[in-house]
Amino acid sequence: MWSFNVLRSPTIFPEVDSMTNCVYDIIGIGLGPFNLGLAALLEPVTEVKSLFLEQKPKFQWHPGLLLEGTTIQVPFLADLVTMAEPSSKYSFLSYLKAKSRLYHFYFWEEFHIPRREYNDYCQWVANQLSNCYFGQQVTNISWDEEAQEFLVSGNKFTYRCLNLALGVGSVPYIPPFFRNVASENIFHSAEFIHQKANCSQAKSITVIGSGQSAAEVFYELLQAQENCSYRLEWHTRSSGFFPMEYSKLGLEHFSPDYIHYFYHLQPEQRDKLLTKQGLLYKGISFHTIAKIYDLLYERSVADNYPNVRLLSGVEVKEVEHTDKGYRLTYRHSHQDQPFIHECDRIILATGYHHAIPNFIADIRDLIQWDEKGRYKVNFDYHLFLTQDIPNRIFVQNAELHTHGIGAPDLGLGCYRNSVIINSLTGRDVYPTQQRNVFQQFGIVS
Ligand SMILES: Cc1cc2nc3c(=O)[nH]c(=O)nc-3n(C[C@@H](O)[C@@H](O)[C@H](O)COP(=O)(O)OP(=O)(O)OC[C@H]3O[C@@H](n4cnc5c(N)ncnc54)[C@H](O)[C@@H]3O)c2cc1C
Repeated sequence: MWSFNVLRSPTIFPEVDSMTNCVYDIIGIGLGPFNLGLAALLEPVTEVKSLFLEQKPKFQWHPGLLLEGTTIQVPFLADLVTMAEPSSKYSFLSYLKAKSRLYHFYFWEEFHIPRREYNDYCQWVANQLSNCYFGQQVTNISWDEEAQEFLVSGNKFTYRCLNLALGVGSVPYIPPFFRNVASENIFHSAEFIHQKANCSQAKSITVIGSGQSAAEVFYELLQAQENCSYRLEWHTRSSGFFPMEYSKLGLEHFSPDYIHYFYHLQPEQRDKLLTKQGLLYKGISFHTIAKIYDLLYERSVADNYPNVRLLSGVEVKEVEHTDKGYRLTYRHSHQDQPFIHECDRIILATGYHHAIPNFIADIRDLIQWDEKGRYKVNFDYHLFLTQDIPNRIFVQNAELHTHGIGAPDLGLGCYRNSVIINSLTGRDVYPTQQRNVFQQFGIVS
């Protein structure tokens, strides 16, 4: 299946000294965990000349939410390389060894490492890779028809390559009616750490959303409330503050096997299924719910009911800026009643969405789009193109609609990168296994 080699043979590879004249086999845009993993796994594959460009000055993983006490929600084995190559020098265990923390980790006996440690680990890897460049924002990609190469440009550079790996992640989602309101005290949870001091001055804070970020922000503000005087409200339009699925058989949905099953369903079936799978990846961890509940319980001892309110089933319909802050009009979905709520800080923990990056405007016509304006993605993560050319545009974490809920999962990054590298080289550099779970998805394979 991976017989189509999209590298040029070394004999015709244009060997040039200057970086700007070199033709790379692949350029990755964005260095989040997925393209960073690709960069790390490509390093020993010497036949592939790769370059990765990131706009931030250094690797930073969701910096506004690197809160103390938060952990990644997948086992540490979901590092950048282990699930593809356990003996890689870029594994999390190698990082621990390099940092003299192996024994600490051994005695700690936890699988879910602190989010801050995951970030530090990724920085440790990024600092060792010679194919990763930071502070390089890509502003345009064009297609050189004659040379059959992509041109990847930023303010001060243009690089040429045969293939692309788009790893630009997702961007904070702001619901439409919040977009036109004076916003100095309305912000997305992605900014939370930078707004903590601002929150401590508030009279009334409202957190909107019921995913993991909402819960973490609420918990942090609840802890800090003791030393501040704000009222704290947590609102969601969902019908409750529900936990994310974390049973062993439920977790099997985050496997190559499920990707295979999901990909081969009819597109309408895939869309339908996705609408029902929110709690497999969007809810709150049991652990965070327990921490919140325990703190509420503790704070409410001796008739001291905390100055908080948790409301579910309420959807914001309107937002108005007032001289005291904000007036929100909601509707309760089950009681079908409107109600007004006022506060002076609003934190939108309203999730993230994948946006098609502006820098591909010049190659839009080269790409096939589905009827909903989404990428049409091959099983091996390259986009269907409108021209019959060997060059490929791979996508990372932009294929939820074709490959399913595992797309943003850190535990499947190595699998996707193995498939991409095998496809790029035309050989099984990182072999993938057919059978990885106990259950069978579907009746035909
Ligand atoms: C707070 C939070 C916690 C999460 N925790 C987990 C978890 O515990 N477990 C799990 O499985 N998943 C988790 N996820 C989901 C997971 O998909 C993301 O954490 C992961 O960061 C996605 O990686 P990525 O490489 O796709 O994109 P990102 O990490 O978003 O990185 C994309 C990068 O592209 C760069 N970029 C964008 N445009 C350009 C450009 N024009 N030029 C150059 N660079 C550009 C950006 O600056 C960014 O650094 C979490 C998500 C969030 C928001």
